Amino acid sequence: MAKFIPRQTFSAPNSIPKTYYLGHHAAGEAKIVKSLSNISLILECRDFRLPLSTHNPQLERALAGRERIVVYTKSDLGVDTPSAGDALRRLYGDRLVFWDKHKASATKSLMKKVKEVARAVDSLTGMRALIVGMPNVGKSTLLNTLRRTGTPTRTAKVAKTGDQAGVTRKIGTPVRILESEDKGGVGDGVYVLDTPGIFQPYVDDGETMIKIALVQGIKKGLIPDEILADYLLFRMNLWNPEIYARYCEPTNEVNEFLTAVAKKDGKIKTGGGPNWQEAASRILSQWRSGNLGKYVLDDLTEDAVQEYRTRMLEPKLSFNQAKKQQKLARAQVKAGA
Ligand SMILES: Nc1nc2c(ncn2[C@@H]2O[C@H](COP(=O)(O)OP(=O)(O)O)[C@@H](O)[C@H]2O)c(=O)[nH]1
Ligand SMILES: [Mg+2]
Repeated sequence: MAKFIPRQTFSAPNSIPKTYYLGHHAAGEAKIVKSLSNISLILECRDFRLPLSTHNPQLERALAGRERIVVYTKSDLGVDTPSAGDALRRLYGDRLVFWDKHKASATKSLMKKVKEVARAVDSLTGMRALIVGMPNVGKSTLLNTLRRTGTPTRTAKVAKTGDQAGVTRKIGTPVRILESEDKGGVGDGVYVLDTPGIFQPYVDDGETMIKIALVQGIKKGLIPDEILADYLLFRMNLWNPEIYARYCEPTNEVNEFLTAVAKKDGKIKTGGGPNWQEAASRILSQWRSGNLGKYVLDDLTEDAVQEYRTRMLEPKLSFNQAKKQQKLARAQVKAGA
């Protein structure tokens, strides 16, 4: 058999919207900025599978000037690239935590950093921290976990969580995650507030939107599952097509792949043909739970990180240009949503 040659590039269809910045994101951001007066620390969450693409530079700029800890969430789903950690540590130094909700040690290490800030702030009324980030990165889960860890007598979940964008709609009330300590010097304890996810105003390219959709950062269906499955096939082929060996031989054809999945997992239409839509959805949920490889999807080579750094520090678009782009893209979302 001829040697399998994976696709080297993926051309994202032009129809893919370049934004998901909605009215409630803009309003949410304004409210977050308003609530900042007594906030000393920002816990900025990003999905470890997309360490660069789930960063919202506009939100970061709006919150600048406070202590910040970058929390890379869901690190259990992106464990296979040891160099990713190093690249990110070079960007953020020790104000960074790789976190996952199952790993108590990660929560403890974050708690330690939070305490350090609390001691430095030494507020009598308690130090307040705000959890922020893009939709669905795990902000509410982080709040619940911090509370359970820091105040073990209170185990009830205080913030609602869910595997899609838009579960948290409002800034929460302060939740105590650390009791006041007589000797620790954290005043009246530490409080954390949950916030709704804020999407970045404008995404550079269709591929980034596809990646964000893969980690469920935008509404389901905005980009068809078949396109997401095709992109995943493209990435799996570059990593190692063995990942999906239980379904079929290596292939670049998404229809061939989805037909094999449909046959194997019983996603068959009434007439007997393969149900590609359901097969695609099955593949996505397998990947999302880590059963089709655990990878970081953003390019973290030195060049890519350098490029990202310049782009973040010197945004290409002027404010007005960005606004125009947003308007255009929003019209696109409306037309497609
Ligand atoms: N595997 C994994 N899933 C997580 C982790 N943190 C959160 N999740 C899941 O991600 C989804 C979104 O979480 P949620 O806290 O509602 O995100 P939010 O929109 O940022 O508040 C939920 O289904 C969580 O169970 C994690 O560390 N690992
Ligand atoms: Mg939430």
